[in-house]
Amino acid sequence: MEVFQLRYNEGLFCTPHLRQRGALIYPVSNCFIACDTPYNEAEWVIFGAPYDGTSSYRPGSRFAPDSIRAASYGLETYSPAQDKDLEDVRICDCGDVELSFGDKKRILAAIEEKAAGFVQDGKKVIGVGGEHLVTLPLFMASAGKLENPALIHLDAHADLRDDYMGEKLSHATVVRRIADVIGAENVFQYGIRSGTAEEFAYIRSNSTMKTPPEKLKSILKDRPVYFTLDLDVLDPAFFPGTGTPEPGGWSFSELVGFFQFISGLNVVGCDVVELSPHYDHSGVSSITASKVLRELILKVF
Ligand SMILES: [Mn+2]
Repeated sequence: MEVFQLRYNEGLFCTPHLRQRGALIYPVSNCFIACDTPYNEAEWVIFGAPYDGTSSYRPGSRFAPDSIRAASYGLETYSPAQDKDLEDVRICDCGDVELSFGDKKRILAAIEEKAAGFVQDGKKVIGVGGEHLVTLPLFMASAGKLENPALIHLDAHADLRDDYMGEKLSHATVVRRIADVIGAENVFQYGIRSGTAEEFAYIRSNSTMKTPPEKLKSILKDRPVYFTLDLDVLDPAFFPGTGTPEPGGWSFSELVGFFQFISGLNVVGCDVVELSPHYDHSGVSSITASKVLRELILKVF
């Protein structure tokens, strides 16, 4: 694949002919802080999937990837909690996938194709939503073809509806769709505090919330693990900028504390979804999302 790193200003006029050649183009002046390793040398890539087409309550998560990038410049690249630095991580921010408007299946296919291209190049992918439905194509690209994958899911919401008002593909059904592929026994959920009676019956009958996190390492061993983080697992007091806020949630420290349980697992891909920056005029939700992403990158690397 041809790879071009362009500054935003110089990219605007010269990218169409490069795109026609099938080149990979990504900006380097507005990337997540310190995630500017040249593509060919990167082990991980970040890319944004700015889609919020099935948001049922408050849309706006399409604005999250750039808001997270902008907020990252208020952070240090060094994490005192982990004694690690983003400068030492071979990771490349590849910008956002270009999406058409309206046709959900085409959009999901575009996200999967983009992620699959990175996977084919030997990269691991961190997707930045967007709403939670983007997890389905990201999961399929990173883990769908691997043997015996597992899903670790942090969220306020179960996302286990079989359909949402007749829609099989929705932010409210995304984990159910993945469970259809890998089996509910391979889904491990934490932080869930909202859902229908049917969803909680499904949780009970499939024990998706039964595994203590400290047992994940011994249960999953070296199996491929995909980790999806819906930021609304955080309490709205800490994280009001989201589409479907749900009181009674985790603190920032509880969330990043959980990352110790995915450290050492064979994480083949992950995503961070559901920041909706414009519902938080203080901007703290974007800053929180940025810091969560920094801690996650440093933990999985
Ligand atoms: Mn949620």
